[in-house]
Amino acid sequence: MDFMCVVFILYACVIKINAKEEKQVLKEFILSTKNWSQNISKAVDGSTILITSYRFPVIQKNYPKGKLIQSGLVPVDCSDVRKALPSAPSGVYKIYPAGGHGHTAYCDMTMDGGGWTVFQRRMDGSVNFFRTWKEYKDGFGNLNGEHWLGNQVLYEITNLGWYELRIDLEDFDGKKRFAKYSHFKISTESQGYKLTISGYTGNAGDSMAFAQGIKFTTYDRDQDSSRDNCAVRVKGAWWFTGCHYSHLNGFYYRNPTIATKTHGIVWYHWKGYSYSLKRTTMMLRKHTSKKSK
Ligand SMILES: [Ca+2]
Repeated sequence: MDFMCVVFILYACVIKINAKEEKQVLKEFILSTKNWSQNISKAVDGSTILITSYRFPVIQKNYPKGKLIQSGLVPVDCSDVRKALPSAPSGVYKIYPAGGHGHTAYCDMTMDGGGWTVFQRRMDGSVNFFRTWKEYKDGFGNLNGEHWLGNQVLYEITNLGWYELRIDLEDFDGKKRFAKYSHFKISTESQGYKLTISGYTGNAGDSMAFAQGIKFTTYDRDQDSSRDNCAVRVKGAWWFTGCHYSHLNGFYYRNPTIATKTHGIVWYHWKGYSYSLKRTTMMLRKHTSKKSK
């Protein structure tokens, strides 16, 4: 008699599987993939879940006959979701970069090949970005609108391998620019959610290079090199030195030309310090190559 195991895609083997018997089952799944099926369903909280189901024909000695196994293989990010189901549309999905109950995140499945995990978006000024360390750690806002996904989940994802960053910018005249970085990583909280960033390409100019190796600063945790606190000074939170060439978590101005210099949503190498952008998106994606160059 068969029983259904709700598991996820086999290449998400970075998930922490602690129990010895679960490792054994994981191996069995990888050896027999012919009975996999995939579908999209809605979770009770409204997020989209991609479920890969496997009809398991062998009774494992550690699992009683007919038991539903819900541990196992899950997507660590949106590139995993896309790899498992290339037709998956953009939207909010469950991801499990550190196992456990996972996180919800917005996946952009159309821009530049898709598979992007969005971690920052500004679009209408509906969400306040002048927030505490704890709020930036845990994330805030609306995943379908303005939000910050959370520094902890950024650490969890980027710690799993080699990630690239894409930043899309739009001004109030509808003009768009972008910046891509081939290497993007966030450290642990105890290391200050330090930014590792390099490998710029794009047409927006490189306004993030200054922040390489810099810790994150909020108004209640000053880790910048300024005498005062840059987050307090410009009403946001970022990887500040003393203070910045970019700050996409700045105050949202609906009229970009009245922005106080450096206080708006700034990308210096495109618009200078006195223009505040209309839309921004920051998102990350796992490189297809496993090894970092
Ligand atoms: Ca300081």
